[in-house]
Amino acid sequence: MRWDIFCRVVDNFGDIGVCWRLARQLVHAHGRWVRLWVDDWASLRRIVPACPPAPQGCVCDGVEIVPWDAADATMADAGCVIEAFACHLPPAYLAALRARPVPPVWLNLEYLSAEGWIEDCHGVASPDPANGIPKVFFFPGFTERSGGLIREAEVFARRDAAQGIDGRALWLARHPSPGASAASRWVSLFCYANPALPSLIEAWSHSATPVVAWVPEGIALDAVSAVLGGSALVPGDSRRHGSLSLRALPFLSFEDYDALLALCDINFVRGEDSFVRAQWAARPFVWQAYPQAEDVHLGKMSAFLARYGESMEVDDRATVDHLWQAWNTGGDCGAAWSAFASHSDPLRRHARQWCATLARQQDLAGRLVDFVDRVVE
Ligand code: TRH
Repeated sequence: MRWDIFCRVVDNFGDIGVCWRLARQLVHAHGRWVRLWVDDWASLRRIVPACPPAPQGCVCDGVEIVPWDAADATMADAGCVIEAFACHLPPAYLAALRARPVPPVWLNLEYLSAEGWIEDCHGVASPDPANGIPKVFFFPGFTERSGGLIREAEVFARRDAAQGIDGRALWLARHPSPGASAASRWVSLFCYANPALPSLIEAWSHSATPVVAWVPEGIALDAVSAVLGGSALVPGDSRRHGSLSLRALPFLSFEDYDALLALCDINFVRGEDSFVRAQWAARPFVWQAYPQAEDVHLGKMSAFLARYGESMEVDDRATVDHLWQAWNTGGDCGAAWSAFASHSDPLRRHARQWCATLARQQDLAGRLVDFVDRVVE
């Protein structure tokens, strides 16, 4: 039985990142036959550099990849159709799907959220207005009653290997950075444009403990360049600013980005997929939620903090709240950063516990496969 996953890139890399990760896992961990439809080849190539430069059908890492425009009525033969993030299927494919005597299992994979209401909507079917075929809402989340989180079986073994005794030295050998010492406080910075950034850079540059900041190219690096002034930073560049040694990185492979998260003391992440990866890295992190109209994202942040902070000591919790709030509302991060950094030890213990708790739950791909298999039987 073939699985078709449809992905439209709204912006950045999360949409394609999530779909690619899921497609790969369905193939490798569950032996499924997966075809991934993508509307933005340039974004796909950032995540899957092995695919051809121009849109064309190809197979990468066991996943068949097809340009969105190739969809026609003859191709609507999958047993399971996943519409990622309510992307709306190509019209010809949709018409053919509706005309099938036996419809596929049809799922809408939603955005990740820690909000409680998703549990009531997860697994709920909404009939297609054209002919009543059920389309099921699948909500990733942090609880047993949600769709779970994407987590590959090998993620912790790879993390622990990256965090081995020479982990930082090996990383420095691959990404030399003058002034960066393995003994400094390491941070990674992956964020959207953020008015709070100057205050964070200022805090790092005045830190009593030297800070090494690793910044992958893209919005975050451009924003840091603008704050520091001078020539624009490009991957490979390093810059000193008081106690801060900053190193610009190229856009990393999934594996290298996971390794970076595992090696840093504190990770700044954003959106959806890097947010989850930071949790598997089991290090303290600061999440910038994808900004939405009417500050909807702040509700999502609070919902997550309510779960994440539930078992924290009161002052650790306050420290996390303070920095996350400032970072997500463009506030002053100076004092909030110092407090967060000074709570590193308990926050690190908590991050490990949180990761271990989540890891006891079934992962998203496993829940999807079980769900689809139950329906098909
Ligand atoms: O890039 P993001 O902001 O993605 C998204 C999209 O904006 C989307 O429209 C929105 O709805 C969603 O967020 C919530 O952030 P995210 O989700 O963390 O995705 C980044 C992807 O890029 C993730 O799969 C990790 C990957 N990545 C690398 O592979 N290498 C890198 O060097 C970095 C920094 C990230």
